[in-house]
Amino acid sequence: MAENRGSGAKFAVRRTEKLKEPGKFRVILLNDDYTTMDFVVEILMLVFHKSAEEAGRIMMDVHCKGRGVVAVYPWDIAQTKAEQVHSLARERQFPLRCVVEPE
Ligand code: TYC
Repeated sequence: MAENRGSGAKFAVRRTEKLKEPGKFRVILLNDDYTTMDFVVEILMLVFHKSAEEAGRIMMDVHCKGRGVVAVYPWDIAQTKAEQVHSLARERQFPLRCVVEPE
């Protein structure tokens, strides 16, 4: 920023406008021993709009490996999806968790 001198007018001049790409965030689903496989598939279809086949594949991947990337979004959408997962899981008294991580 610099002040404009000479004309009498005072306004800020931004010399360089550096616009950063908005970051992307992974929603990562975590395995647990209590949430049913059917419920996880249901969540993946409902919240993340996965097909039944894709939802089943992601669920099994998380079940076997402990965690797995479900989808990548801008920050606020990733947060909202994670909240929806937690809220639906709480309603059904499942301990299903997901976390949001920078890509
Ligand atoms: N491990 C769970 C079971 O055997 C199923 C499960 C899969 C739970 C993925 C959470 O993110 C998860 N019932």
